[in-house]
Amino acid sequence: MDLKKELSERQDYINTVLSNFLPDEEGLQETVIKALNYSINVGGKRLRPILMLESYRLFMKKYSKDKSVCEERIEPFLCAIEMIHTYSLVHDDLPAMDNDTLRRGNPTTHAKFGEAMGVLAGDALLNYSVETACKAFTDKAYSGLDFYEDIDDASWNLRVSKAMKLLYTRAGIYGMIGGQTVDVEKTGLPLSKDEVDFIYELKTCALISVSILIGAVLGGADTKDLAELEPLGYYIGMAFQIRDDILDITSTEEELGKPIGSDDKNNKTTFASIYGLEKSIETVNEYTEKAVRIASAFEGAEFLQELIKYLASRNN
Ligand code: GRG
Repeated sequence: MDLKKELSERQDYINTVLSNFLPDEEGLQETVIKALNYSINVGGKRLRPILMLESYRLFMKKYSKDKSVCEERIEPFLCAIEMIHTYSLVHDDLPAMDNDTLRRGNPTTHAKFGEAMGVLAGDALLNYSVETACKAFTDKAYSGLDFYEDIDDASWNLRVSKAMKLLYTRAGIYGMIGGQTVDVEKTGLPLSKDEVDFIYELKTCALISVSILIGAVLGGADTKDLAELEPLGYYIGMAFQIRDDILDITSTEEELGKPIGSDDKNNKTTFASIYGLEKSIETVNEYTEKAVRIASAFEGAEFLQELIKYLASRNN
């Protein structure tokens, strides 16, 4: 398989979908809309929506009688996850947090639009993610017909409700925001392995994991399927974050698109600072193998397996 080509096709698709859902830059509030659109359009690997799409495809293949996979209906969620992820980066770069001026190879949102707009653009992205995800609901009362041929409206809308609940729980205080809180409070302090695990599991794994779960739920997965998928998100997320720690030490600003040595500058205790590079690389490989093994249980999951392997050696 030509992973580069497969990946780039999916990135192009996600970028087109995003451009269809992003707000028009108009009205007296246009500055915040420009800042919001800038932060999304300035780059990004689109990893989370790509994982969501793949998981949706796998479960549609497994459960749908209608083999023509309707992907349009999950587009609102592909956008919502990228909006939440981008808001977290915009806020993480603010002077009150990491105070970084370079992200995705370009000036950070607050560096370009000012601090107040950086705060507002992050807020707006989070709110707009809800507005966008809600577009996945169908309205039989309005059309008089079931919207999709393979599933009645009530069943589809139940899947959408489940996906909403998962998304906003994992992005919140019991997920990403919770992890970031502990990360901020513990900056400069020594951390135990359990504390590092806690921070990584919430700050990084939560969004990666929920991307896979949402794709599954929308594709018809049941509770048992979801429980089986939890470790997949965990291993991909942990490997991804530890690789991020490694790159912060070994990469260059040009390659990474953001400053290197940021963890050291901000006095952050990371997996890599506790265990060193060699053990970090070993752990990334170990978690990657575990994730690939789980993915290999799915029929047609070659792309997912190749993607997981690629992430272990990614350079940006
Ligand atoms: C401010 C509420 C709040 C949360 C911030 C996610 C996060 C918490 C901060 C961002 C910085 C960081 C180290 C996040 C961990 C996850 C991570 C490595 C994000 C970078 O994700 P990529 O590489 O970014 O997928 P692109 O730019 O490719 O989308």
